[in-house]
Amino acid sequence: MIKAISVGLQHRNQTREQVLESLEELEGLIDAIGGKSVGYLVKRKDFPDASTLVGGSYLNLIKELVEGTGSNAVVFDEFLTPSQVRNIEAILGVDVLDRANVVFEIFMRRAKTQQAKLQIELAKLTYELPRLYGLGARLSRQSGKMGTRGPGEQLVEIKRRAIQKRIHKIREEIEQIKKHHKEQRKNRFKTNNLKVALVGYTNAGKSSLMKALTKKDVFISNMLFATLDTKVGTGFVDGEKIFITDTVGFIDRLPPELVESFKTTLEEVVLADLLLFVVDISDKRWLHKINTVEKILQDIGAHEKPILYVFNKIDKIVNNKEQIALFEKSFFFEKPYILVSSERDWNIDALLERMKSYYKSHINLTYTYA
Ligand SMILES: Nc1nc2c(ncn2[C@@H]2O[C@H](COP(=O)(O)OP(=O)(O)OP(=O)(O)O)[C@@H](O)[C@H]2O)c(=O)[nH]1
Ligand SMILES: [Mg+2]
Repeated sequence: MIKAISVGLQHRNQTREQVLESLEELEGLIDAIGGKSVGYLVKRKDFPDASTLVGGSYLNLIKELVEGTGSNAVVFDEFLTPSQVRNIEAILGVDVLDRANVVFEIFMRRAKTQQAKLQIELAKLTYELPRLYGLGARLSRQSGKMGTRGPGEQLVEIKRRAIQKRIHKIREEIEQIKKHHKEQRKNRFKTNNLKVALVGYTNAGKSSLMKALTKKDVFISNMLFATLDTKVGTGFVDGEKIFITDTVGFIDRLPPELVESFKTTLEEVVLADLLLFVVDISDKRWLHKINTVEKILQDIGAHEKPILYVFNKIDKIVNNKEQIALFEKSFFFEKPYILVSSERDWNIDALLERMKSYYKSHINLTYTYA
């Protein structure tokens, strides 16, 4: 089991509070891979050190803590370069992980469908490929001669080719699955039905909202990245069928390779007529999380869709449904939104009613441009 010390870096223009909040989230991520974070450290550094990130003397301090607590890993809340990982490992003598490694690990464990498994493997291999080079140089140095290609480099070359081959194969397989999905989607597209996609930060309550809207059971859990696969359900507004898609949650500093490889899954988002942007209103970082999700929507080219912000978990803020209106008097949000509780079924009907107006304008649009 991983018993880790987490290390955060306080960059310029960042408050200590922000770093601690991110470390708290990292603790949740470590927990999700069955590990334990025994404590965290924050290092203030305006200019991160190219070779060791935090600097040699600080690493000695970490080393003391590792030994004192009997930890077997140190997790950095950053993306490390391959040489940083090597240098830090050499000093600390325990495994060194970065935020990307932890996120990949969670995704690998949670993936159930063939498509999700392939997408994660692809992301992981793409992340690892450029990181192989340093390794070869190190292996060769151990064997001596300058100027010639050492055995280490040859080994890495073989490994690199194997990875490239595998990447190629995965891409082909994903392409196949994609074709199959396209067929399925075609049937949905034949109709005029409104297509809605749920998006949001992990743990915001997307699957819970899906359940409330479709009255069907879906997997809900208080763990990060409970949902990894896109699921389409159907709901009804005035007897009209609507398609609702639940998607993978987003998180701060998601490795770009992961976003890239999940684009196939997220295609449902790009093709939706309306996005329900689910936000956990009881989370003190909700505004920050909205920004994170909006950036990723931009990455996948879905930021210009009609968006309705659904502030969920309002039951954690007010005691009953009637108090929502009172709360709203001091709630300022300039974009279209609604406050709901998926768990208590508060305002879900009102949300369906709101979707109706989108439905009407959607029909008009389809009509106009058909
Ligand atoms: N109090 C309260 N808890 C809620 C509500 N909606 C969801 N939750 C809880 O929030 C946690 C996350 O819910 P999910 O629906 O799995 O969240 P998600 O956005 O699908 O999460 P990922 O799939 O991990 O991205 C669960 O423990 C839910 O029980 C709500 O309206 N009120
Ligand atoms: Mg979910």
